[in-house]
Amino acid sequence: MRVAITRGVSARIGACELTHLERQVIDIERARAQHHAYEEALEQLGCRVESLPALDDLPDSVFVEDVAVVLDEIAVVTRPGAPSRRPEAAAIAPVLAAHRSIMLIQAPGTLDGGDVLRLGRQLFVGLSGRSSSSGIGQLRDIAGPRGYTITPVPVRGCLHLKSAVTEVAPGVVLVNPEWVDPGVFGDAAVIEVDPREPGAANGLLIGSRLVYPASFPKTRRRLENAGIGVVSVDVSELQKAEGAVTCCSLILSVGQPH
Ligand code: CIR
Repeated sequence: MRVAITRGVSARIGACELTHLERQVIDIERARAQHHAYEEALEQLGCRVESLPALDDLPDSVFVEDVAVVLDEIAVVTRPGAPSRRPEAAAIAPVLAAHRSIMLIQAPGTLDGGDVLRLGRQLFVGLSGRSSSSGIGQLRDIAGPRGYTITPVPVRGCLHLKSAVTEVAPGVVLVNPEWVDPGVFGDAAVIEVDPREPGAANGLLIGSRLVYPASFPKTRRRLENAGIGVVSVDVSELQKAEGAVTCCSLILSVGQPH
């Protein structure tokens, strides 16, 4: 059984952090409708969605992925790299505590969940502007003894590691090779994004299906040609806030030993 933790879109999402994008007006009602459709897609794929109330004072709080790294055994509540986002971590900790023991990334370390790609027992962690070597070291100290390997990965030109690479089928990664070296992911098979769609590497794998933005039809064709079942969602308003599909949920396996 999977639980998907989500949080409603802040009324102030228009004041979100932006690193690689120009600010555009975000239609808040449209953003909320898209977010709701995203939650419905997760439900259709068998997730029990725990939809948390919007935090209007925290513009980026819909992007719950960044405030935790959920492992089978524990959940690590992060210390986000953007100071404006740090209060989001305190808000997620009690929610996760219902499912997992909690560990915390401590100051001065920083870590964004969007930088952590899990492939089996391997955690690849982006050396981005958001995640520091201290934060990554703390994750290693927490997860290493629990049987995970931690591999820091340089990224360039994008916000997070998972802007550049995600797992799109068991053992298969979708990569933008301009932003991350596709050779670092061990034995994983690699599909490259269509070069005309640089932002297309972020998909959310739920079981055998991939939740994937409607805005990348060329890369979608590559995925379908590889036999991957795609569930399309329109997240265009959330993309204006530099978000994508992994960042809007925390997925937890529940009801099995951990
Ligand atoms: C930020 O800059 O933190 C937000 N505007 C976007 C975060 C997106 N998070 C993600 O892809 N994991």
